[in-house]
Amino acid sequence: MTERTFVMVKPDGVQRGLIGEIISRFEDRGLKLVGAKFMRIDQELAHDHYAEHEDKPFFDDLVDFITAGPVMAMVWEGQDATRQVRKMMGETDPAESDPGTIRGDFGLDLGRNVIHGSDHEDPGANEREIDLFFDEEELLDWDRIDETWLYE
Ligand code: IDP
Ligand code: MG
Repeated sequence: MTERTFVMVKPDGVQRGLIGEIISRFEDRGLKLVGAKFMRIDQELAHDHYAEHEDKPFFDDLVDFITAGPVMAMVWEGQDATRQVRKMMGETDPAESDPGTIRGDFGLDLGRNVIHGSDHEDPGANEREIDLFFDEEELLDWDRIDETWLYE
């Protein structure tokens, strides 16, 4: 089932020069980039994006962190894309993430976990987040030349 998911290299990942490495992992896997925006998240967008965590004790720090510098916001498309991206990301806490995952390879601390990806256990989260960050015309329909060799 082909679907689109929202992925973002967080400010720590951008500052640490990990944009290219992270994009490469998704490209190598066969996922298709259909939208990308290098941007700064403002307070309002941060509150909307993390609305589900509004009552958590870490919410203010989370908003400060995600607005502290530029992020690389992206939409990736592919079969089972939302769940596959989450598997590639690892656990929320890098310390609990397996080596080979993005958080397991590039992070050590829960509050600096490099990447965001839509929650595959929250139905509609991917589309909600894509809508929050992108206008329809910013997403491209295109064919990767290797698609016939990626999918049966
Ligand atoms: P996720 O990013 O793996 O989906 P969520 O539970 O949705 O994890 O939390 C959103 C973000 O909030 C996390 O990626 C992390 O940056 C931050 N966060 C989550 N739990 C904590 C915590 O206990 N302390 C500090 N930051 C947290
Ligand atoms: Mg989440």
